Amino acid sequence: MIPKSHPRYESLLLRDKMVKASKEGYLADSAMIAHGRGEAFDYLIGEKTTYPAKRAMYVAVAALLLSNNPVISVNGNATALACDEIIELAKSVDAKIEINLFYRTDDRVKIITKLYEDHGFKDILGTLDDDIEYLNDIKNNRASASKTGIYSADTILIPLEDGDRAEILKKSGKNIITIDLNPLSRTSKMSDVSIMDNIVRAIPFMTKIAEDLKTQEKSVLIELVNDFDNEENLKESLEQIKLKE
Ligand code: PTJ
Repeated sequence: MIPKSHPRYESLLLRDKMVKASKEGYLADSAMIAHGRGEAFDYLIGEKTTYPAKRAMYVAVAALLLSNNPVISVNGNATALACDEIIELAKSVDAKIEINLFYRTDDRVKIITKLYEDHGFKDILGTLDDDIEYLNDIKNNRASASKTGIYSADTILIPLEDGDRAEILKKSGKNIITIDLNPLSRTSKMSDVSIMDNIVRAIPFMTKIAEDLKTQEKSVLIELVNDFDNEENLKESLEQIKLKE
């Protein structure tokens, strides 16, 4: 039990979630390394949502609301840290959720499927009995996608991803949104909208934004998307990283 008074309470709570998920058997072997890298970047931005991240989130939500078939891709880490919040966002922007694992095993897919179902999301895609296709005809796990989900999606939110999968999805002509604390990652650089923030802060904030943007005219959402320059926003994100006190 972590005392609430601990100065690193929030961060330790997230570590606890990761440890629990690891024990439940659905994390990749290298999940903790990915989490640690995220922690380091989060520390350097003061563990707060920055202005460029907020701007990117507005654009991301606008893009999701404008899409015909938006999909939120989930892996082990994202599920461990924000399963309920991802479900809420999906419902709010009317997006599908698809399990898409870098280190895919049947056991991991089974556990993650049950988790989403137990948490109230019954139509999870990318499961063992789903109809799987291969993007760009690449017959490996990274390119596998549900026929009604990522395979036919126009916009995909891929939080906390590895660069390889983002690259394959991008090459398939999809509009890619990422949440990645590392603004220098391949995923951040190749995405259309890169949100440099912790998934645990970003996803609930995006749900709030969705409630606001849903009341706006379609033209407002289109303008938000068209006026956005991801490269410029990533530069601004990078400037938020502080190496001095
Ligand atoms: O569950 P699987 O099999 O799909 O595997 C998931 C991991 C995350 C292990 C896999 O995709 C991987 O190895 O990813 P990478 O290449 O380590 O990239 C993960 C990125 O997420 C890094 O750039 C981290 O900085 C970033 N990151 C880590 N934790 C968070 C984060 N970004 C946002 N919020 C976090 N909490």
